[in-house]
Amino acid sequence: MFMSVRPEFNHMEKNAQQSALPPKSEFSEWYHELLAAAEILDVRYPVKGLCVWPPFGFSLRKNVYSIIRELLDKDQHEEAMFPLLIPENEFMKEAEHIKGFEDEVYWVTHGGTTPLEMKLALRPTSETAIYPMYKLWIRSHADLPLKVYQIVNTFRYETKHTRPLIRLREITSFKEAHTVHTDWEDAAKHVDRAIEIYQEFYRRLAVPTIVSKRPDWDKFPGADYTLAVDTIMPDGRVLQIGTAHHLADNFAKTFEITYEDADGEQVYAHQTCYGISERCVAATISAHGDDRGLVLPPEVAPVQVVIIPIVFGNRDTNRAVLDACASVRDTLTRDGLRVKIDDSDERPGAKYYRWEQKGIPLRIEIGPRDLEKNSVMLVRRDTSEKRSIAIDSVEREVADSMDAMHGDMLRSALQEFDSRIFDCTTLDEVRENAAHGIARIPWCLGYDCGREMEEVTGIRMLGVPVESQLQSQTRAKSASAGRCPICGREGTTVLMARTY
Ligand code: P5A
Ligand code: ZN
Repeated sequence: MFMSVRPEFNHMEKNAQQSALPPKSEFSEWYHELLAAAEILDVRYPVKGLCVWPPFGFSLRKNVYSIIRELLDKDQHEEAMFPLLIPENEFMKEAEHIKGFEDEVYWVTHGGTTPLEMKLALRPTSETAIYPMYKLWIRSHADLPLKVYQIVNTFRYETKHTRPLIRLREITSFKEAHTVHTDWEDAAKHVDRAIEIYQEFYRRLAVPTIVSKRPDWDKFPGADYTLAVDTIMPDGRVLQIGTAHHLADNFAKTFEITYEDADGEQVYAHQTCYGISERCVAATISAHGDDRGLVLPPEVAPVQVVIIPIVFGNRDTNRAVLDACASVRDTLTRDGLRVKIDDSDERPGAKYYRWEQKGIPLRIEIGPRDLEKNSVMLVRRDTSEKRSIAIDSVEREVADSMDAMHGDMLRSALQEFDSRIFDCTTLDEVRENAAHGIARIPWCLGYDCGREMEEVTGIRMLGVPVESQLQSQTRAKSASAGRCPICGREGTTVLMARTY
């Protein structure tokens, strides 16, 4: 549409064998070119780290985020919206939080030409926007637990190399939830619940995850502890695609969030917060795409079925073909599916190529010869499997294929994920294996040993894995521990990886 990448291809006959993209094995190039070619994201906006969602990408984003909304709403979360601007005095209240974010904050200093009496921060995250209001909202234990989320843009002046969807300066799709509880234990239970919700979310996207407790030196600024959800990208580097933080009563003390307990005493509340960003879209694209382009999980594809009329006959046969296409589209649309007929003037091969690149799960081809047999051709994007099916069975066949596709995509992604987890006993092995994925090695849990393990290898410590139901589907579930490579004491398994 408006992407400048190789526009000449729009006018050329293409087939599936000729790919305009670099192969997926050249991951970084593949990723960047695919975002443009499939119209997911336009990175040409003239501010570094800010990107545009064109309609196709925006539609994918909308479908992905409707899953997280559904899961949170089902768990009695309530959606709300807080302001983008945070006054300096509120932002500066929590010491750890400031230390963690001060280098990343954009400040609004003027209204027109007049300097503001108080600077305003563009939220890098919304704790300090939300908690002054929680102080006003929460009165008694009857108000708890409070579970609120918002999906908004946030701004972080990232100094590391920015990357589309992965490290942005405007995070456009920041889903942040903030909960308030009566005590530490209740908040801790809820952190686990948040992680379960995220795992369910990623299962729906067929993206494998592994959960670990971040080491203390890498926890969220102001948190008691941080659990993180990670995935492995095709280049072997790990991407953090969600985090849940136990805030204990740290922020409650700063922002005076108290409630009256059953005995009439004012006590500090305990809090959690957890967030995901458009990294979830990056992970989905990266987990499933192939040399020909995107492969989208059927549930989130902007178009789930594309119908291609094969019209090279006489006028009457062409009319019959187009009528059949419309009738199949209407049937599937009535079932709630997103369906498109591509009746543009391009040759069928060019259409196949374009819709494959955009990752559309199912293609239906209808031509005169199919109609003679009262059948259509059904083609799966992930496996390229092509079957002739009776036109009367289109509804069932499409539904079955979409289910099968999700299951197969998840299975093959899990297989790939498992093959990238390596048990190690020495730091040399960690260094070698971290080129391909996650290394597991025993660690005594000592701070000095941990920092030294990172320093010696140049590899990040993700943390001690947290067991969960979903993970037990994978080999990632457990490893026998052994001795800490630094001090030789008995250790606990820890994950190490190169990270984004
Ligand atoms: C939790 C929600 C928080 O900000 N406050 C509210 C908490 N946590 S976090 O870990 O700092 O961020 C949550 C997730 O956002 C993703 N993320 C980013 N995505 C794109 N571009 C960025 N610059 C960026 N920074 C963080 C990560 O997935 C992170 O886990
Ligand atoms: Zn040690």
